[in-house]
Amino acid sequence: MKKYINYTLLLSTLLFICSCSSDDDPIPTPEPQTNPTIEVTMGSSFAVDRYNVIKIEPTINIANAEGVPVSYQWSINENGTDSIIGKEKTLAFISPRNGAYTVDFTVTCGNITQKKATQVTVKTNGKTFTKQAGKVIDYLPAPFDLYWLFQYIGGESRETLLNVAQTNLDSGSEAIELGTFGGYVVLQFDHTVINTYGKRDFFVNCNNTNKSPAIIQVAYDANKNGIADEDEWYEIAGSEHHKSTTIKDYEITYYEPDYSKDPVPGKLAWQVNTELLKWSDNKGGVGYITQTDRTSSDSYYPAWAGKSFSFTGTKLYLPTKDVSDGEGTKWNVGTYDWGYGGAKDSTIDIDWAVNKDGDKVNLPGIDFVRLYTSSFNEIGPEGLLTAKILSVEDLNFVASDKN
Ligand SMILES: [Ca+2]
Ligand SMILES: [Ca+2]
Repeated sequence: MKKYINYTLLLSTLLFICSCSSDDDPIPTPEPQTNPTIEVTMGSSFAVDRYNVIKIEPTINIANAEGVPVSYQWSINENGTDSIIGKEKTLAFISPRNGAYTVDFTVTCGNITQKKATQVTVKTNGKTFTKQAGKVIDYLPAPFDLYWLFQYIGGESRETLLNVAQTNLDSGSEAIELGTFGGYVVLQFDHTVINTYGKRDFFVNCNNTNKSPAIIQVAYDANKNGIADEDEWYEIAGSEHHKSTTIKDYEITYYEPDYSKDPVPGKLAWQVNTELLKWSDNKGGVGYITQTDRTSSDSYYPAWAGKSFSFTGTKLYLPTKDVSDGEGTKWNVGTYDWGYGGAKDSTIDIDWAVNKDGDKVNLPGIDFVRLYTSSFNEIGPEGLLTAKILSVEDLNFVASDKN
């Protein structure tokens, strides 16, 4: 008990001392307010060929502005009007025209701004470019009812399939058929299609008859090796990208038909063989593609592919509706609003590109486009819906240099 009293006394004394001493503390004087300062350093001049990228990386020192948001703006003055060309800290400058450009950079932090300018000389390199992606780099259609045709027009092997696609692309009128889900083509531009700030950049022209829209992937040849490397590809996140019906990392495998097996006709007259071509996917799905009476051959599958071949990608839901009272002879086929080849609007902004985690990426432009069929749909006797690519065009193309 005595011990307890002693402690209590000690505590009271301490409290007393503490309360006394607080009365004697000097009133703290506030630190003098210092305005934020911004210091920008960057090269005074740069030179680059037209349709080539030069990176402008300023050094920025901001003091006395902890927690104050910072924004950046790059602009050029064209014909008396300021055009914004970037809003990131670093600018990837690229121009379709030769000439001398004054590039203005503004850093804003709270109420403080700092401006700096640099000169970029864009040199003519004597090269002529074309508006459309003119070179087929890779082509692999998924099954569809015209696969049998390929053996007559140069596509007897996996390698010679490229000739089929290149011939169709060169014709300007024949579509490149991608088959059902996953079938793809890779095209290359002869110049970097510029990601023009605040504008759509390229257009995917598709044949819209009984089609499935195509998902678009883009690649900027960042390491300048002339190749679309695996880590340079990004997907355009169109109108369906975040929908609950969209399946990411979908994989489907198509199996070689067993031609010795008797056809299994369906109940409807056009269903010649309801078990023509087996498929399975990585979601536990399995089924058959039906051979219809609209095709003169049962070869929906490439002979050179062996026992099976697979495709991966993002699978989209494409609404289709039988409007022939269950006869399956007349169908309404839906589409997507924007961001796909063959959508209602197929003009694309490179700013819509996202990485595998769905995060937006900042590309100065693109050199390659990969298009693949987004859905897996059959519409009665018409069979499988496929994506049909006619061309991919640079929307802001400048054919020749300034005079
Ligand atoms: Ca753009
Ligand atoms: Ca590359």
